[in-house]
Amino acid sequence: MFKFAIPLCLLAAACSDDSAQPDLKPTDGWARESVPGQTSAAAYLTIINNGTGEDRLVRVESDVAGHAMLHSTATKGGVTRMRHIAAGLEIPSKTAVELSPGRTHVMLSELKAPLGRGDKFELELDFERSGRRTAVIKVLDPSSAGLQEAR
Ligand SMILES: [Cu+2]
Repeated sequence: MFKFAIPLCLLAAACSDDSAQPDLKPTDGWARESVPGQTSAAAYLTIINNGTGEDRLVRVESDVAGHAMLHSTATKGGVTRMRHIAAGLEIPSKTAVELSPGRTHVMLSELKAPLGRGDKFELELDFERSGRRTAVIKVLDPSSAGLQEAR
């Protein structure tokens, strides 16, 4: 009996971090209505982590686009560039991570159909620890600055 006690203690100590679980909720997803001929679009949302553990958004996917990826935006010398966030997006515990214009967004390319105002579509989010979550993205007025404004 005693033989087993020691390895179990070691295991518990090594894995103590695993008791801290993320608790994720994607919310407030939105995108701008597309214009004719537009082949790519950005989608924005907030990912709330009410849990005590962190997570990482590693992959995004949507039926409306042939390809989706996480992008960051940076302006340097008046030039705005988008960059693929290859390492994924960190979602710390007890935090709401906001993807918003001019910052981080989901880049949807090879749009399969126009995004019409008032439409909704699903965005699949794959997290390292929590697995897959589905976000609902609402399509807003092209001049919209966000869902908060639209309410
Ligand atoms: Cu982009």
